[in-house]
Order: sequence, then C-alpha cells, then structure tokens
Amino acid sequence: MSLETELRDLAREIAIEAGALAHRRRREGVTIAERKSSLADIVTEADREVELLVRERIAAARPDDGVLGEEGGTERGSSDVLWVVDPIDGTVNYAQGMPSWGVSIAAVTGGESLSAWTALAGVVRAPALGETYAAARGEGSVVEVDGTTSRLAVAAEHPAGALLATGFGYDPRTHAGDIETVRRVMPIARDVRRIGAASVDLAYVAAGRLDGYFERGLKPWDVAAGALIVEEAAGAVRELPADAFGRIMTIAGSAGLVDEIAGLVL
Ligand code: LIP
Repeated sequence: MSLETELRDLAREIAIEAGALAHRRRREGVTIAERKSSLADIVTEADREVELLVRERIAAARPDDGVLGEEGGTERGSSDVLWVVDPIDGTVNYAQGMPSWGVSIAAVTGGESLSAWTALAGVVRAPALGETYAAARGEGSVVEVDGTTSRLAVAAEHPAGALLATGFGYDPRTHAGDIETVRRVMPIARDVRRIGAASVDLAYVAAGRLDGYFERGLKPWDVAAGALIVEEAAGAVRELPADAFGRIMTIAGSAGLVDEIAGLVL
C-alpha cells in the first residue's frame, strides 16, 4: 500500500469517528465556547473536543507527524507529514442546526499553505449529509454514501451557465467587496449558492454538483482536504494574490472554468 493510500485510510477512519462525536454533541445541544474575529465567528465546545480527539488519534497512529488544527494551532513533528485539520468546518451551520458541515482532515508535506504544500491525502466527512469524500494523491477521489463508493469527476460543461458557490467572511468590512465580486461573476453563472462550509463546497465541485466555487479569505484547514479532492477529480484549484484585507482568493472547478472566474474577479 502506498503512503498516500495509507494516510487516506487513516484520515477516513479518524474523520468518521470525529464526525460521529460532533454529530452526537450536536444532538445534545451546542455551546458557544468563544467568539473569534467577530461576533459571527464562533467556536463551539464541540470544535475543541473533536479536534482533541483527532489529534489523539493521529498521535497514536503516527507519533512523528505534525498537526495544524483550526483550534489548537501547529504542533511540529519530526516526519515530513503535516496533518491539517478543521474539526468542524461550517461551524455556523452546525450551531444553527443546518446539515452542511464537515470534519476536514488532510495530510500534506512541504509547507503550511495551499501554495506551498503537496497534499498527499484528504477526507471530508459530512455526518449530517451521510457522505464521506476521500482522495489520495494519484489515486482519484471518491464519495461513500450508504456503503456505496463512487468515483468523482468535476463537471466538464455547463451549457445553462455555471452553478457556482461562494462565501463571505466574518469581517463586515469585506462584504461590499465580496458582493461586487459576485456581481462580476454573475454573467457566467446559472445561479449562486452559499452553502456555508468551504470543505463541502469543494467536495461538491469534485462531485460535479457545483460547477465552480470561489471565496476570499479561506484558511489552510478550510481547503486542505477539499482542494486535493477537487484535483483528484480532474479539477483545478487556484489561488490569486491577497486583496487589501490580506485575503487570498481561492477558485475551484474545471481548469477552463477556473480561468474564466479568475479573469472576472481580478
Ligand atoms: C468557515 C467556512 C465558510 C467560510 C468562512 C469560514 P469554519 O469555516 O467553511 O464557508 O465562508 O469564512 O472559513 O469557521 O466554519 O470552520
């Protein structure tokens, strides 16, 4: 078994266990532990508990690896492998009782950002949707639903216009600019979705449910697993230079659509 496949299988096992814990905590009721960059930017007790579980499982299986997690920061390891973890991506959906949230776990090497690392494996587990998306570098992407595993491929054509998704960060100062970006992209869109979890947006692009996705200001843990899942589904993910607020633009879709969106948002 290759290292990539081994890491994917481990990420899958951990993401399913972590997702079950998050799902159970959701049913018991959500407690907001902290507000981060703004009132809208929340951390639940479950985010912290789930990240601890993921860190424990990684440490038990691969004690030499490093971990970069949304809630706990970076713990460096002695191996070349870094795990990039969002325990609950789509926290606001989770807190509000909406199903589009996921546990996102990736194993990367060579850096701590999408432009610097090579992703080896990635898994997005969306417990409330009953779906597990997984990829290993060079092995393609799959989704598992109700025990059935299917290969993923991004949508190649969108004759009715591209079904796109985007997101708006938590900083109210950036909203006007993000709405202007949507206005610019609208001429090629069939419609636009705001799903609320970047990892799920990326998984949907890989599955061809969405044609494309663009958002400014994503963090490494939002994109690590999902970007590999898109690339291994024959799609492309590109980053554009940061705006005045320091937010990098991430664009995903077929290579042609990524070019089109990049030309519009600049
Ligand atoms: C969130 C994303 C959401 C994006 C937010 C944030 P969190 O992650 O997935 O779609 O718009 O900026 O990054 O905070 O729920 O893990």
